[in-house]
Amino acid sequence: MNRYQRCVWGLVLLAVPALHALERTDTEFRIFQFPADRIPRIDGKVDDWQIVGSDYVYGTDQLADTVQGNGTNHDPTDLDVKVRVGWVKGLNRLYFLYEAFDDYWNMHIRRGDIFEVCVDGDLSGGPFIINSQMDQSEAHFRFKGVHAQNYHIFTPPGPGRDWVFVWGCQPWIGVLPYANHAYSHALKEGEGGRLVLEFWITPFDYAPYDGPARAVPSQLVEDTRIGLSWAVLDYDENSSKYEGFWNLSHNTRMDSDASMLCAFRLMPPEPRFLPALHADWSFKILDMDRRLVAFKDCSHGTVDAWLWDFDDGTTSSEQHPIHQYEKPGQHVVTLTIKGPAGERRRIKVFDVVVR
Ligand SMILES: [Ca+2]
Ligand SMILES: [Ca+2]
Ligand SMILES: [Ca+2]
Repeated sequence: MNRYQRCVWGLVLLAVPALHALERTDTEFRIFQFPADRIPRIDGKVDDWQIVGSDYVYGTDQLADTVQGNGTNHDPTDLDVKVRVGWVKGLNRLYFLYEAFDDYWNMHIRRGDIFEVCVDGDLSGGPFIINSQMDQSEAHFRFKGVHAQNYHIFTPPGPGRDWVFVWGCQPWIGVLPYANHAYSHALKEGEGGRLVLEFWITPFDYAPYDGPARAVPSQLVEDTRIGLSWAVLDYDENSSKYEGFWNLSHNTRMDSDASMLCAFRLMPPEPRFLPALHADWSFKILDMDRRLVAFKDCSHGTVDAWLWDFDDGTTSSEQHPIHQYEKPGQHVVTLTIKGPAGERRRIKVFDVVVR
């Protein structure tokens, strides 16, 4: 086990006791980390998802019908779905690939087939649609969807319709630069067949009615958990009655209470996408008056030795040194690491400036 893996395992073990206030507490679902040079193109084509392993695919077998009483009696000739979720480190987006077979695609404007996604990016938990202490109008504009979000995605939308109804007061989250989508299908109303929907959304800690200016996107952090669930609302010939209401959390109120969502972990990159040894670092000015700077090693791979050159005639062999500059200046700082896989270097040009 290398240093990187030890670090990941340490975080996993620390996180286990916090499994509360979510549904299906025996299960932690996983969100695949796309490498920065393999970000999916939102075009409805699935080729860019081939790198996502089968252990990231969540199928119909994970769903339970909590409304019509079908329980876990799945009939793949009636409905069969596969969902994959991904993310990219540094982007606060959740990517989805939804692949579905339905024996009857119902495009009714209100009671048609829907893929419903609910997300709570900061695990704030609790109700997010109805607040019984507010009147209806106040709750709509100040509460609904503000700290967790609900997307009713039409599968597929009828001609001329939006792709999503945001059940909340913030319809602006359903379009660029906060969401993007593409369908691939050749379905007509009432037909059976296969649909592909590729999309991404942005979860928000705070998503107010009046637009993005005051909004706070959820910061997606590697190896932490978010609250997430989905439901497939299958209407067939009869638009007044669900054929099935299949949801991942096995609790219908995942649609309105973030404590009923499931735990999803923002996974680290798969080792196959990482070089054996890679040098990187970051820094933070601790105290500008004293020109005191904290340097943090962010390398991965097995490292036996670190050498920092602070560009003021001094060096350090600590992993995460704190350094005090004597004089103002702009510095070209270099970290050199050594390990069984060789030697790597990361030079940042004039990033470290003290006055
Ligand atoms: Ca694609
Ligand atoms: Ca069906
Ligand atoms: Ca249907």
